[in-house]
Amino acid sequence: MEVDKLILYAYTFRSRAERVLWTLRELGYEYKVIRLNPFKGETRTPELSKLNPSKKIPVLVHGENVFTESLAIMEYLNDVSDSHSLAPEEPLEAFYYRKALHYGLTEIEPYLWVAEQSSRLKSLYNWPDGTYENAINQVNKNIGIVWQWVERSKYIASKEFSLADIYYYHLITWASQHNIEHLSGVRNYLSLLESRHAFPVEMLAGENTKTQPI
Ligand SMILES: N[C@@H](CCC(=O)N[C@@H](CS)C(=O)NCC(=O)O)C(=O)O
Repeated sequence: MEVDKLILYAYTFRSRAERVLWTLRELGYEYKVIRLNPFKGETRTPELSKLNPSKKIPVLVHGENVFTESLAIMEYLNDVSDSHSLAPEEPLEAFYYRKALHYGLTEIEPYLWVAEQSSRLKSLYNWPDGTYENAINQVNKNIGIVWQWVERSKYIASKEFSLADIYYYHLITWASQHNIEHLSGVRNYLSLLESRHAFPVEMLAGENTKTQPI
């Protein structure tokens, strides 16, 4: 695919855009990344508003088409790829794969996002006192199941590496930034993913520093 046809808008620091970046690399696409600094108003431009009226990242431009929603973008890239698939097709495996993604999207990520908005992004949002603690409690409660999945098999949701591993790498390391403890087996799982050829170093940026957003 031609580079000028696949453009990823990301932040100057780690964000959900790194999920898409990793997917692009795993599937061997050629792409261009445009990095914007929201703290310098670079996402408040007419150009980005036109691409995504909510002015959020990631945005992927593919020819005439504009895509938003990180997970949906990853699935699209997988669908149109000439390379191997990063999503299981056998119905039972596909069920467990989708179940893992839906669980993260509905039971973990919303609470992490509220935790983020009520801590590091506090100045931009208006959550009442106690919101952060409540959100973190919910993450702690719901993420236990994920530790069981990691203990049970090499990859999180299927026999092979899948988009779910990219998604959960981001989610687990995001949770770590809020001091959510995980088992030692989980660290081994993260290391396995980090050793992949296509793993983007940009994905590491947020894990060990509390100054970087998600
Ligand atoms: N559900 C969306 C969430 C997008 C999102 O909230 N992106 C964050 C960065 S990770 C953002 O741009 N936030 C800016 C804002 O909330 O104004 C996705 O997965 O793509």
